[in-house]
Amino acid sequence: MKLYYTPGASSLAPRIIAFEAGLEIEYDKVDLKTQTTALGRDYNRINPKGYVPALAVQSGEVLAEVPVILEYLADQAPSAQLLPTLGSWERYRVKEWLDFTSAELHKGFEPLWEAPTPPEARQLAVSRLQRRFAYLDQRLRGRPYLAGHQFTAADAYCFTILSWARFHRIDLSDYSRVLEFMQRVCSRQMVKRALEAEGLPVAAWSIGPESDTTLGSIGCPSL
Ligand SMILES: N[C@@H](CCC(=O)N[C@@H](CS)C(=O)NCC(=O)O)C(=O)O
Repeated sequence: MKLYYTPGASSLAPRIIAFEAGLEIEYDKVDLKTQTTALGRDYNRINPKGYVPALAVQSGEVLAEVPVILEYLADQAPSAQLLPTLGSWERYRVKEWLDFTSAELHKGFEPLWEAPTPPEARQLAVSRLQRRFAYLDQRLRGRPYLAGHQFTAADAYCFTILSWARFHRIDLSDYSRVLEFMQRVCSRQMVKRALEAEGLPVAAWSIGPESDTTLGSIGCPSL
């Protein structure tokens, strides 16, 4: 298998899950602007959608869309328990978190990455995200991870997207459980390894947005 990624982008979530699952996969870095990969491939021919992540599997097929890639990777190593058993109620709950992260958080950040977005639209996007953060904060009461005590693929995804708040200088200090969640996920050995593998400063993820905001290169690259 090969994961096509861009450092700090949503492709970090599948890398975390691959590491947590102990999967030996290859990685190829994508330059989103030129649509070429570090290994010299034309990325548009790999994933005509033009965005990361994409996962090339053994058969030569390519999977796109973060929630599905995460599900596929987690299912390659069921003993790692990164997703509940297929058909169980708990599985649907984790999938609800995956979809929430995709549609509400990941896409919620999108206007902030686009330079021409006017200030009023940016403010609207931030207000909308803040309502989602408040919901998350409430749901994290008394539970270390989104689905309870077990770390799942949804936590890797949510953590990755939430890390962009700092880049956009969105203050998370009103959401103490969200910040604790970030710390908790970041303290996992495989998460640290994943950040290091992408050349990302671990400290930037483990502390809140009130800290050093000069790390302009972290987070999702420009869309
Ligand atoms: N729906 C896609 C969204 C992926 C996405 O937004 N990727 C961003 C990086 S975080 C990207 O590559 N953007 C470049 C583009 O849209 O051209 C998924 O779930 O994989």
